[in-house]
Amino acid sequence: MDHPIRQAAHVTPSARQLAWQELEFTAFVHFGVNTFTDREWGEGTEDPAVFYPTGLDARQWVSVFRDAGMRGVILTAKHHDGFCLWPSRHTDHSVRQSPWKGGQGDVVRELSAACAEAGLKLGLYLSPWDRHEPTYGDSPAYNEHFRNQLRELLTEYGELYCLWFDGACGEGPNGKRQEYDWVSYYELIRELQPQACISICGPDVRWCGNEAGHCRESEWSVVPAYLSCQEVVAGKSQQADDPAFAQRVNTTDQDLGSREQIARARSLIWYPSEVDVSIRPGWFYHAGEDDRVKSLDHLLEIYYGSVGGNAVLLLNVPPDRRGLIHEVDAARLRELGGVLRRTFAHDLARGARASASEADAVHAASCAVDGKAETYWRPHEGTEQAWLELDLGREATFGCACLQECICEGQRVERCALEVRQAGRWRPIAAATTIGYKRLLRFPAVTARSVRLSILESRCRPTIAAFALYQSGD
Ligand code: FUL
Repeated sequence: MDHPIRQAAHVTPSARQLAWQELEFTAFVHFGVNTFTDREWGEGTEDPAVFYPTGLDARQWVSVFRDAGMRGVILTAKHHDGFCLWPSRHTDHSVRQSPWKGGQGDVVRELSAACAEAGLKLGLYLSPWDRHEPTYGDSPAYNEHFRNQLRELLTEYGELYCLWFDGACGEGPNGKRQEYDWVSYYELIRELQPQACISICGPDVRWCGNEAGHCRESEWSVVPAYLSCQEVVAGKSQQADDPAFAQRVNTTDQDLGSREQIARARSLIWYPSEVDVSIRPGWFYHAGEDDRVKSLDHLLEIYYGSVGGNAVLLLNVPPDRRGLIHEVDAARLRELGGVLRRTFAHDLARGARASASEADAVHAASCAVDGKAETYWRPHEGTEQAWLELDLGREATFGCACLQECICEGQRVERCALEVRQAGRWRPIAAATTIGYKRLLRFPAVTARSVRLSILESRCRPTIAAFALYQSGD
């Protein structure tokens, strides 16, 4: 059998995982009865009449998200309270029973239309835990109910990029115990929307392990699994109540993908990390938190650590009781988008004269600075240490670097360093462990003409699709 590290180096993302990763920065929208009851978890007994946004405008949400630089939106179509933001035919607990728009409203439809218009992808959160639905706890009946709701969402709202299943379940030991038939949910999604990622309690995207907005220093997308993706989708195991089945890896462990973990693995999967965090303390809107919207610096730190740490950032921005993104959040997000656009507008390394310790026949050093994601530099097979040097043509000042591996070939870099040449000597300016899809490095601005990226440890050989430099990462 192939050496496990070699195997790990050749695990690659599916087309749906790649498309998801390329979204980079996405919005989470928690909206529902909790918005009107000022709670985080509803009981399931709320009167649908409480849901009454006075000026809901999904276009306003999407315009704020787009200005922030987000490329997708995930809406809580149903949270744990069971209230559906679309007029589901399978429940009496939805917008249809609310006085909003005389019971004719459909938040999912409005958001889907706004996203299509603005070119953002739409994803949906559907809570498996349902505190309203009477069949909940009667496992086969609720599984059927859940699939019915899923089918509505999968067939009536256009293309979805993601179905997001939360693991929370607050029923105590005396509460109803529901055995989720995950395999049947996954099969339905694969059948009806094969391009959609199934996230968190699903095989395509894993939770980063915290809700604070950061990921690991080494965020590996290749991790050992209890079950392989193929096994899950082929329904090899029916142990739906086994948390390992739903989560597949212990997402809160600090070390998920090191050589030690790989050596012990039964099977390996591509299972990338998503960072979900709220712009406010709560997931739902609470007027009392209007002055606790995260600062620009905090949001930038989250952005650099997550998008720049081989994860997708899913930033929650909850609409208020009007059904609008509050002015404070909207202004903060537009400010954030402006800073990001300015920062990444001009790549000082683009087209630089590039040389490398070695390169194989078609993957020259210059491929790392040509601005094309599909071309990359790579040394010969088996070269685990290598360097890439850029001559910028003249002195330039920069305080931020962007490194990207060509993840279509796998995730390989384990440790790397950046140096600049000043007064004839190489001086270290930044170091990192893994790169993956994207690593953003911020450091005190330096002025230099020559820059060197050293790959100090890697699996088989590195592939570098991008090596970019920006003036500052402030
Ligand atoms: C948690 C849920 O219980 C929260 O209400 C929220 O939806 C968050 C994203 O996931 O587990």
